[in-house]
Amino acid sequence: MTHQFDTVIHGGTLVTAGETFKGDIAISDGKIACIAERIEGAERRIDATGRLVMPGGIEAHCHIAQESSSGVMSADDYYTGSVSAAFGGNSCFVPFAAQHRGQTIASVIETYDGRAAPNSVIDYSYHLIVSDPTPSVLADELPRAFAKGITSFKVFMTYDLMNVGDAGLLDILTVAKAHGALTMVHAENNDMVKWMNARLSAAGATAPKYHAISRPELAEEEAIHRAISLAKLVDAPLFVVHVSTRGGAAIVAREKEAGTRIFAETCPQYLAFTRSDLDRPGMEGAKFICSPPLRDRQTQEALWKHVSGGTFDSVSSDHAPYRFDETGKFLNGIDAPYPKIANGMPGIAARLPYLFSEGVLTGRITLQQFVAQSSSNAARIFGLTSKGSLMPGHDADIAIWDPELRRIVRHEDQHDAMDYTPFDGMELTGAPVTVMSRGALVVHDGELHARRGQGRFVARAPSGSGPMRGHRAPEFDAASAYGTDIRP
Ligand code: DUC
Ligand code: ZN
Ligand code: ZN
Repeated sequence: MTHQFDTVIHGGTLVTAGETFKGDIAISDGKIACIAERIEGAERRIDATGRLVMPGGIEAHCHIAQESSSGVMSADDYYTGSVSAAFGGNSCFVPFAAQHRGQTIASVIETYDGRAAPNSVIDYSYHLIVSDPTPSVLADELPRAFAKGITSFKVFMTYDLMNVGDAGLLDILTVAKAHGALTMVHAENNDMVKWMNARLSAAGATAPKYHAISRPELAEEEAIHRAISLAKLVDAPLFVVHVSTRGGAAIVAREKEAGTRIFAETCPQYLAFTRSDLDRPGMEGAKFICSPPLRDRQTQEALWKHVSGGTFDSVSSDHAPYRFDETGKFLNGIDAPYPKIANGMPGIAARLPYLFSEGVLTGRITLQQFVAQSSSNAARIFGLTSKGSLMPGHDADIAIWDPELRRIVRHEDQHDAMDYTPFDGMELTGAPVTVMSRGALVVHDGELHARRGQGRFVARAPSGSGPMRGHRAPEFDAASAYGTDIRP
């Protein structure tokens, strides 16, 4: 007997960014076909009684098969990274494709296509990291990347080998705006960090715990304010990644309130850990080295308030996996000074279980906010127009959660290529039990069902960052004000 639908998920509670309701959901040809109170038949029926049926997570900040500027390759490739993402409730991810100086954008995309296409088990796209905004990159190469569906460009305000400077950031914001792309920014004041590093080094203060001091809160706050000012000058939208400070979050909140086209995320590590974790015995603190660094308890509380209050559009993992050995954290030796320890923490599988347990179940966020911050907002902001929703016609990218499943986080359950998880030993309640990508099972009841390479590149639409009011600086009305025209 042939059935009208390929799959029906029945008996569950459907949760979207807008509502929660009981219903069945039917899938055909990889798309959501319909939602109704009761749907009969189907080739495959999945019982979701007692479970939550939500849009699959979209991990919009992770580093997969990426070389850092100092040449360290992340531990996860597109296979292990995507498998780990799927076990963590994600059906799509958007890692970075990083341009290092001297590289053309076309060669960067070709390299990452070669890494992702044969390996990813979930759909993917890339944010392009731009470190070398030459005239050719600005005039031709970024527009060509945009035409391929890579509609977000990330820039750094720190790290000598990546920092594009204020003028470079203005150039990139201007090109992005012209095409409907979104600029993302790592905002830390480079000179403040270098100045602190020099002083700490002179004092012999090189243990992992000094990493936190070396990147002061003011370095982030100042750079967020500057980046937003630059974006406002040319009226371009801006996404501030991994906000870790009270002051930085307050600036974002104030600008949002004023209608500036600003988006922002924070990450579980800034909610779950503090800089005292950098002072764990021996070199254990190296596991917690990430930038911006971990802060203090008061900051955690303030950031949670901004998660609850809507300052952050998403909570992303910033999964930057470097093993606790000489291939990763200790590439420069087991007792390397903190600036030479690989910079980043893993967490792609822990992000959503952590946010569900510590966010939803504690009452800090609603289920609707959970869906928005884990999936729907990223889909809208980054132009993933067929994802992040349960609407008929959208991709059947679905995560089924058991909201009562209690688990102790263990590294072996992260399914990544790492040798530790910073969340080790944490007790969390609520976990994804089934993840589907375009209607195909990826993870079901603790088992991987996906075929290597089944994920597809998603060409993204222009950023969904409108239609908020813009802030074109009055100086751009120079034609009338000063008799010239320097329109961006
Ligand atoms: N920025 C990131 O986004 N991830 C890892 C390290 C960094 O500086
Ligand atoms: Zn960063
Ligand atoms: Zn990152």
